[in-house]
Parts: sequence; structure tokens; C-alpha cells
Amino acid sequence: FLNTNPTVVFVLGGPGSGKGTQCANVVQNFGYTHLSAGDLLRAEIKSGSENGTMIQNMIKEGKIVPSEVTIKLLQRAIQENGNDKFLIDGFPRNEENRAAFEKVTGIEPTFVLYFDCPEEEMERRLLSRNQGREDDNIETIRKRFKVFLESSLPVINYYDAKGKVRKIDAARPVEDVFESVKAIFGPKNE
Ligand code: UP5
Ligand code: MG
Repeated sequence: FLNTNPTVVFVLGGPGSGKGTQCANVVQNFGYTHLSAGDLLRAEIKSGSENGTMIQNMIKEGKIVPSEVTIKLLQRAIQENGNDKFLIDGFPRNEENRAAFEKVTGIEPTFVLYFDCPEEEMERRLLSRNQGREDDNIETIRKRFKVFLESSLPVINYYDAKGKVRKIDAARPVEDVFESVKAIFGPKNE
């Protein structure tokens, strides 16, 4: 492969913290390719793959899809792409995701962007998003918050202990958040 050793940044944060929004900005300004694990899984549902129904049921319950499914989609997307810099958005979501991705791909993230946002703000954003996502209802949102606290925060803590976490106050307006993001990716790369 061309990109056997790509640069990877994990973009993490609770549901509605603004991961997708800020990744789009980073793509525009810094030449990364954006891979949203959630978007890849939703595309897999739409494609009518044999895993589609299972994925759809898990997303509706806010549960974490088995890592082999998600990793296969991410790995394929990386390999099909000519770029050597990727933002991986919304993955890894638990310790098992993290360890399996490292083992299967041999990739370690350069750093981890963490969008820190209070639940009440994330809930407001998700309930007013109106893009027809099947998990944007209050019952599923509560389940997503619980899974984030119990399973995903430990992954952020793991990388924090390695000095890899860049934490951003995501409760501010989109433009203000992006100012902080820019400072991390560096003006020299703009
Ligand atoms: N918005 C954004 N920034 C704002 C700001 N600063 N001020 C005001 N509004 C702001 O933003 C959400 C909404 O808020 C938008 O309307 C936006 O305009 C506004 P967005 O950028 O979409 O936030 P994001 O963090 O991307 O929210 P998302 O809902 O995508 O996060 P999730 O982590 O919940 O969703 P994801 O797609 O990653 O995963 C969905 C499900 O897939 C999971 O629950 C899980 O079931 C499954 N999944 C896996 O199983 N494994 C994976 O690896 C990944 C997903
Ligand atoms: Mg998203």
C-alpha cells in the first residue's frame, strides 16, 4: 500500500459535542481526510450489507458495534484513500476498540482531540439537529450519554496518561471552538 504508515488523529467527545462539525473545518484548512466511524456504519446499513440490520439495531440502542465490523470499514477507507493524514471521528469508543485497532492496523494516533461539552448542551444540539438520525431521540440520547461515560471516557483517560490528549472546551460557538482546534494543528500547516 501507498500509505502503510499514515498519520492518524482520533477525534473523540460525547454525542453532539461537535466532532463532525469541527472535522469538516480541519479538512478544509489542514488537508486531512475525515473518516467518521458512525458515518461508515450508517453507510453500511444503507448499502444493504449482511451486517446492516445488526448495526441498525445497535445504533438505535446506543450500543457499540463489534470492533471487527468498524475496524474493517475504517481499514478499507484508509487503504482506498490516497491521503496519508486521517481524522478518525467517533472511534475508538471503548478499550476493546482501541486495543483491537492498534493490534490489527499497527497504527497509533499522533494525538487525540477531545471535545469536552456538558450533557445539557449536547442534548440541546442533538434534539435540534433534525437530520433524521434514528438515534436522535431522547431515549437513545440518554443511552448514548451513559455509554460515553462508562466506555468511551476510559479511552480518553488512557491516552491522557500517555500525554496524547488535546482537550478543547466545546461548549462555545463553532468559530471559537475552531480557533482552539487551529492552534493545535498549528498555523504553520495552514
Ligand atoms: N453543533 C456543532 N457544534 C456546535 C457548537 N459549537 N455550537 C452549537 N451547535 C453546534 O454536531 C451536533 C449538532 O450540534 C449539529 O446539529 C451541529 O450543527 C451542532 P456534530 O458536529 O454532528 O456532533 P458530533 O459530535 O459529530 O455528534 P454525533 O451525534 O455524530 O456523535 P456520536 O458520537 O453520538 O455519533 P456517531 O455517529 O459517532 O455514532 C453513532 C452511533 O454509532 C453510536 O452511538 C454507536 O451506536 C455507533 N458507533 C459504533 O458502534 N462504533 C463506532 O466506532 C462509532 C459509532
Ligand atoms: Mg458525528
